[in-house]
Amino acid sequence: MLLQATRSLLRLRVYQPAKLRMATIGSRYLTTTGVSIKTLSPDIQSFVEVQAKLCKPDQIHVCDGSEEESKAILEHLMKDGRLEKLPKYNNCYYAQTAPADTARVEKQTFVCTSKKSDAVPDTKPGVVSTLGNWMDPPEMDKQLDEKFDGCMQGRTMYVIPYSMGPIGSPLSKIGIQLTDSEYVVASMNVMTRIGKKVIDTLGKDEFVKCVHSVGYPLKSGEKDVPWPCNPGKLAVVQYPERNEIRSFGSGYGGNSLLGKKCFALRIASTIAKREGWLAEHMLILALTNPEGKKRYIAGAFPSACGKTNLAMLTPTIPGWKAECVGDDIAWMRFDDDGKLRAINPEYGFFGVAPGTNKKSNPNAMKTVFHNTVFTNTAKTSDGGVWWEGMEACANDVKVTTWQGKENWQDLSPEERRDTPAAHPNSRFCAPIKQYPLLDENWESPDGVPIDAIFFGGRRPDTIPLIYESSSWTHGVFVGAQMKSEATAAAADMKSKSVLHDPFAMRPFFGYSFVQYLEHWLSLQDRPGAKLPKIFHVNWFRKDSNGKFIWPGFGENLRVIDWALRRCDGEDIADPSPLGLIPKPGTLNVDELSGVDMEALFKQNKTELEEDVKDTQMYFDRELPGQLPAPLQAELDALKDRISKM
Ligand code: SAT
Ligand code: MN
Repeated sequence: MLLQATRSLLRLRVYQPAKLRMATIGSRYLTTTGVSIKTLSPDIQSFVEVQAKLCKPDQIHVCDGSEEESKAILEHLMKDGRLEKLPKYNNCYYAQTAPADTARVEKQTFVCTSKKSDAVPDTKPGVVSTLGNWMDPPEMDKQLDEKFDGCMQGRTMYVIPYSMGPIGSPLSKIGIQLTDSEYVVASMNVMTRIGKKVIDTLGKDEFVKCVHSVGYPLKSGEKDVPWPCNPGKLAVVQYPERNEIRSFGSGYGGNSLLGKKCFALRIASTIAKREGWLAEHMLILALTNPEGKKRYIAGAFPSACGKTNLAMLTPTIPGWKAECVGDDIAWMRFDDDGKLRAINPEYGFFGVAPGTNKKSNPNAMKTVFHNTVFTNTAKTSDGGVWWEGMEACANDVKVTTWQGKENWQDLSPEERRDTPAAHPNSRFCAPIKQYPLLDENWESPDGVPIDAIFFGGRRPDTIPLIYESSSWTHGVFVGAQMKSEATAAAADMKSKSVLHDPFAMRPFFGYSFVQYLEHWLSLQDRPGAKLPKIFHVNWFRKDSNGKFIWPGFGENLRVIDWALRRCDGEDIADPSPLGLIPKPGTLNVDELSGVDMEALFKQNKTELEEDVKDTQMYFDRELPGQLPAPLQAELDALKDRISKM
């Protein structure tokens, strides 16, 4: 395995034996390949050295981000049997994780700060917070130092310099991720901007230190397993006070691609609070109406609630144009005019595959069949992939499930329903550049101006298709009381019940929710701030037969159109207990038949009473006595409006 690794790296020009270098790490000599460690800043060198001393890899490779390097990594993964080429497509690959390593693990995700209340709110006695897990940094360090000791034996430690956001933009930030997983290197290469050019801009800038290990060292001569991981010892740990992330035991998704949730949300939200901006779990989308007026919106929806589909929307109203800037994360700062401007810190899409098809998301289907890694989808005998919701395969095509079971297509319909071919959290990892309708400003270093923010979740009942908040404070309240049905994006949140997910950030807060709310409220005190309008949407309301009432997908533009007309100041809204809703006839449903608008907008007193009672109980349990007073006042006002229904 090690020989193989060295051989595939050696094949490249930059890795000729003559160019192999040795670095002294403690008392050991290590082979290093790629960019010379000596060209890194002293800070990075000492970070790498300290970690290498602890993790004890067999060699170190500093990534230069070149085409050749990326090819060599993919070759290496194929040699190890960890990636399989998909001949049906252009430069696409297939990966299958271990069954115990298929999603983020929230219970083992920690934020470590010196004061507990900086990481999670004080809960009611006896209540375990659902807003994050805290541990004292020295205690966590002790545990992690034990886990990481020798964890990279028999493996290569890769050093990945990466930029979140366009390289050199004043809105961007830099991270250095150390990892012993080639799959992670290949994925980070898609999801972030990596390599030499990042190092060149580093200068004195501080960087976020990220250390990742699959937690599966190999003794000399020991054969590797197909998907090394260590779920029993898994820990995903953020240290916001020292801009550091340590992740152990998983090789998949947000647990291991540390630029994504760990950095761009948990660490960045903390930096953002310190510096007066926002790092949010939001898509960014440009919409141009038939008159040619272009506006940008941001939207926060929990994982696997259609954020990628909305970011890739295909308009159904003639004359509209929708262009994507980002599908998962937005970093937003005020410009000199007081306008919030957003960048997408990522460079790729890590989208949920099941449910994606030519009808639900034609643009994703145009994006993902070249230069993409598919993980835990099903595989087909014609060299492609398949997932639930994708168009049916040809009759003679055989389907192998994500767990490697063959001939899934021959199972009975009931069996197929009970054992899906693709894992529900199976994903495509594709370069954003391939998206056919990218907004012209998608990479603008200044970001794009945001006019409206949408909050939403999966709510089968109670909540109407759209309502508008009546003020910034009301909007913050709307974000704070967000709820949604649990999805497969988290391994330990299985139930189908409706859970609180404030701002779609519950798994991603890098600092206490109480301080987060205060920070959001404080934005309106900024002199000259021109804040976006805030709306709440629900595409997922169901009728008494359990069927979705609203067609969703491209038709969601009709709802956004109404919201944008509100941003233009049109008199098309009526008050309602929850907030402002469309005056009858003002939401464009031309050519759309069979939608029960009354059912979509119904606000039922008993349901709403239950809902606010639940919200009050949630705040009392999770942050007793700490809910900022303006938000308690919003909740009281809502209770009052409902009581008068
Ligand atoms: O695994 S990830 O955290 O990257 C995906 C998600 O939950 O949105
Ligand atoms: Mn997400």
